[in-house]
Amino acid sequence: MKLYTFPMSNNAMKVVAVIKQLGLEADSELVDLSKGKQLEPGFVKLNPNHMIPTLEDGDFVLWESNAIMQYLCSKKPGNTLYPSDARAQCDLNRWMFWQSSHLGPAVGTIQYERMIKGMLGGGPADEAVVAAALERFNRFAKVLDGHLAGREWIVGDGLSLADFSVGSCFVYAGPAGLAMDALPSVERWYAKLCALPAWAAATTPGG
Ligand SMILES: N[C@@H](CCC(=O)N[C@@H](CS)C(=O)NCC(=O)O)C(=O)O
Repeated sequence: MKLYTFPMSNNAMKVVAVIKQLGLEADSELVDLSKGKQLEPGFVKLNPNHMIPTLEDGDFVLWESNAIMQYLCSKKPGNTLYPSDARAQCDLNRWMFWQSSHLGPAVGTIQYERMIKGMLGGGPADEAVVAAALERFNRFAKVLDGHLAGREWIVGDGLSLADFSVGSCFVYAGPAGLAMDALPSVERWYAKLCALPAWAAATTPGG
């Protein structure tokens, strides 16, 4: 398997964390987003959205980080990260869809405005855009905080893909200026995630 990736990307980190947690092997190929390498025709042929992460497994190409994470679990039948029971699986899918539809885009916008735009020479953050994204972040993060009160992990009693998926939104909480003080249960849960060797290694750029 080959994973097309970029070290700073939270979406790539969650995939790398699953590879490590499951003990899978995958080569990684850098697609340097800072140099626009994702726009090169060879890569666009693999992923017409020109985005990483993208996985290549023989003649099978898969994009969308959450789908890739689910596919990786199929390589280790019986793993506990992605249960096969219908209700448990749909409960988990719900959080992965929620991450990619709600929390992820809000966090992505804040990170872009406050961290990435300047690095790419795009000028200062647009404060109106940041304010709108923060409003969405606060709304959805509050839902997560309420859900995690009294729970160890997002779904059921154990670590699952939901934790890796949603956890990716908090990797840059500090530099992006996310108000974590208002989210005590999220802070407690995220600290547990960070204590996992697979997560710690995957969220260290280049790790
Ligand atoms: N929904 C996608 C989002 C992927 C994504 O946003 N990738 C960014 C890096 S984090 C990217 O490759 N951007 C390059 C571009 O848009 O040209 C996923 O979960 O895989």
